[in-house]
Amino acid sequence: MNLDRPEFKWQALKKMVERAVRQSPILDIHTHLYDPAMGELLLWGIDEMLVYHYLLAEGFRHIQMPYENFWRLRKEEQAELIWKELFIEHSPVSEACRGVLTILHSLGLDPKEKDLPALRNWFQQWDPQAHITRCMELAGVHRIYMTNSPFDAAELAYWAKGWARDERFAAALRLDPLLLDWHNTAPQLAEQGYDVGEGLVEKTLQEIRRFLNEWTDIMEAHYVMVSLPPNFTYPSASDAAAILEGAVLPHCRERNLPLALMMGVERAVNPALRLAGDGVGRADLSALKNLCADFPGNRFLATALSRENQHELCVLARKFRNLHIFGCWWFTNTPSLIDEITRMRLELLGWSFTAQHSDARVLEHIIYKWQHTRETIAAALVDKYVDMAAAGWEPTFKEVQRDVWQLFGGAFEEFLGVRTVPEAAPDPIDWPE
Ligand code: FIX
Ligand code: ZN
Repeated sequence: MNLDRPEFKWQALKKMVERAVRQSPILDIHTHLYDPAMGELLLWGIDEMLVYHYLLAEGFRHIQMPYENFWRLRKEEQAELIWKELFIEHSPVSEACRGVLTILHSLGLDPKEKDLPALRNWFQQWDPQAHITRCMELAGVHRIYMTNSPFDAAELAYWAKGWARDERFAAALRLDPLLLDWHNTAPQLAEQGYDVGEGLVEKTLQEIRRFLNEWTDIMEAHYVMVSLPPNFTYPSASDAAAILEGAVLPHCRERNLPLALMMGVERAVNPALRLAGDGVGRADLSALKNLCADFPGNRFLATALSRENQHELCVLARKFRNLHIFGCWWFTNTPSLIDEITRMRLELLGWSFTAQHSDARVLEHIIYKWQHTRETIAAALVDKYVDMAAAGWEPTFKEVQRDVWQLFGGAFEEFLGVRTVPEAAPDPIDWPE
């Protein structure tokens, strides 16, 4: 391909694509952030950023103290240790460390001052509402999907009270304990007033459905979700399979909700690291294939944690239109893997996938996760449009905007059968003729 020929305006094309990616609104379809009315559950500020479990795992590459001693420290002391190891004694090169730099820089702070107390003071001046607006604007995020667990005591207290919902935060009903640990979860359902025994007989399955219905209503959940270990199989004689068939899938069909499967997480590989101690394994995607094939009336969202699963996942999505793949999850949320995975998805699926979710646990994360993702995805898209242009296809700006929006929320909304953006975008979107 000769990109130097005069009629080939590839520089203009590059600028146009980069602009569309920079300006596109985003639906962040999976995070661990909360509606501000849920108080202390919404984490923000420099200390929370520094004790993020991504950074803890990296900090412990250097910290020599026994794990138990570290966990006994106050949060501020833990943050100081991480700061010292990852930002003072070493250059912050990892993706999660660079993320902190991007956040500080975007907020107008100077990371090279290396002044943790000054950073703390700066964050303390914010009230959560104003800070949320600022972070969402900087990230270009239109809507944040939470992860909401009816098994989490801290959350339950808020749901019991109820509040006027912040429209920017949408709920997703998280079901890991129900599907993966029925033995210990049955008593919790019983405590909430559901007539369940441990045996998964018809009556119990009906009560689980009642539980799902009621929590879907309370939370106003937009989808149902679960993370699955690498050894999850379907069909099988497991409790998980029985609850899926007898309760979760019928519930999703009845309420027209997709079920999101996050596949390939091996929990507590090193329990001493707590939240930072989870690992990855190659998932058996034939389980997903069987679910998509056996339940054409259900819709599945899916992401895989292992790099080795990515190609097979794309091919599955080509086969099943009730499957929508999303995100570069956790250990794949690094520029080199986002680049590889996004290019593969574009080449195999066109625009019918959701390129990324942030998985933010701390509010400010949305700034770096989306800024970094936009950079990587823009570079991949420039190459793709240049390839199309070299074959004589030159898109308009509107077409590029339309395409980019597909990757950042449009395809997801199409899959859900709803539409909130761009019509409902908070600020008018610059759609030049
Ligand atoms: O299961 C999940 O939703 C994971 O994303 C989390 O458990 C994980 O700790 C995380 O924060 C990954 O980014
Ligand atoms: Zn998550």
